[in-house]
Amino acid sequence: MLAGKAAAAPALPPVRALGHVPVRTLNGWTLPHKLKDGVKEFHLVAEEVDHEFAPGSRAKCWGYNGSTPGPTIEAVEGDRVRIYVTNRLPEATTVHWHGLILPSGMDGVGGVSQPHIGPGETFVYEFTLRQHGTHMYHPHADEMVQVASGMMGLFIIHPKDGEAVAIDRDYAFLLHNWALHPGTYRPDPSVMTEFDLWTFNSKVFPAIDSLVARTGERVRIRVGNLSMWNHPIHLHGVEYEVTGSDGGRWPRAQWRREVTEIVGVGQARDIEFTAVPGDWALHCHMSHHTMNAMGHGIPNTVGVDQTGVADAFRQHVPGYMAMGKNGMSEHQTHVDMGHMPGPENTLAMMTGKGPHGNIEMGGMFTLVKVRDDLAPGDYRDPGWYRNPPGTMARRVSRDPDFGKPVRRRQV
Ligand SMILES: [Cu+2]
Repeated sequence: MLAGKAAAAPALPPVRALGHVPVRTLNGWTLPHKLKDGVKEFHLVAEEVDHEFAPGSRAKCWGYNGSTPGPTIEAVEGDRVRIYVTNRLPEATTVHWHGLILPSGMDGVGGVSQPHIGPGETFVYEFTLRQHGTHMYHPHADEMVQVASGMMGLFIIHPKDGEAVAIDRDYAFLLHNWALHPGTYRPDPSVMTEFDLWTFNSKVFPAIDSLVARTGERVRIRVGNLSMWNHPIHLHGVEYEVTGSDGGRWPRAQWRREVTEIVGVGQARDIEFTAVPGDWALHCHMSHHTMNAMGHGIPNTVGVDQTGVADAFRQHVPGYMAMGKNGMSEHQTHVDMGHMPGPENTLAMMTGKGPHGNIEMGGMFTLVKVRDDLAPGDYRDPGWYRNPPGTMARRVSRDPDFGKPVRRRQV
């Protein structure tokens, strides 16, 4: 195993020269810019996008420059930026630069700080970046519809003096929820609590990229939340430090050790850790947020013998299957076997295959994959981790009466 930072450092000269590593947007991309008379020029296009949440689920969403979330804007504290915004939507929009310190007239609140950007129009924003940190952009016009349809992006500003503690891999994603009702193709913006899809950068597991690192590297994960729920983001395998937010990278004395950090609506949080080898789950800890579409308000079938009921149902609904007596995990098995096609354009509630069986997850779940032998800067998925001999949980008996465990007498 490598001994931390010293071993990983030699491979990073090009990015070290910039004072920061470029941010890596999960399943996303960074918007290119042109330098014009010392000003960084960007061009956002608000438009409808044909989006895939995971193979088997597509929707007409709204986003920027062909994607939801829109491309990440990345710059350095002190930069002057000029951002053109062209509106190709059927209704007016604006862009609010969430958390940025700027002149009031650049704040992007439709009707307050500026007139709306009408369909077909282009507006220009221009300001100097006076801070660093993990920031976001989103419309401040018909927000309920436009944000629910996927309009959001990351705005990452690196500190001008470089990082006090160097980062080797810098990942970022936005949390969101979608009411894409089974069998439909456009998110329903009127829904407030009962969502069908929970996403990292508008993707659900298993379509979310893995976060890859080499053993000993310093990894930062930036998480922003423009959804309708708070999300406790949990990482296995390490105690990470919460080191920053939309308020920039915090002074070291403010860093906190956690294993779960709630990222509230409208907030951003940065977590950092030194990578240790293995495949480590990174997920929201609201257990319904690691599922895909499911029925809400259905009767609880756990513990219910449905044998006779299923026969009766089958007379009216050919192919009806009773499920859930022993829990929900059989759901994935039946879907995988093709017994349950489900509504069109609708993902199974739980999915994903690992080296040891079904993962039974969906939604806000992915893996941090850390390997000793990765080349620095190599972001390719390395496949599944092989546990060293003697370091994996194993079966010792198939007898429920095995051993003499202490159990409470039930009265
Ligand atoms: Cu959540």
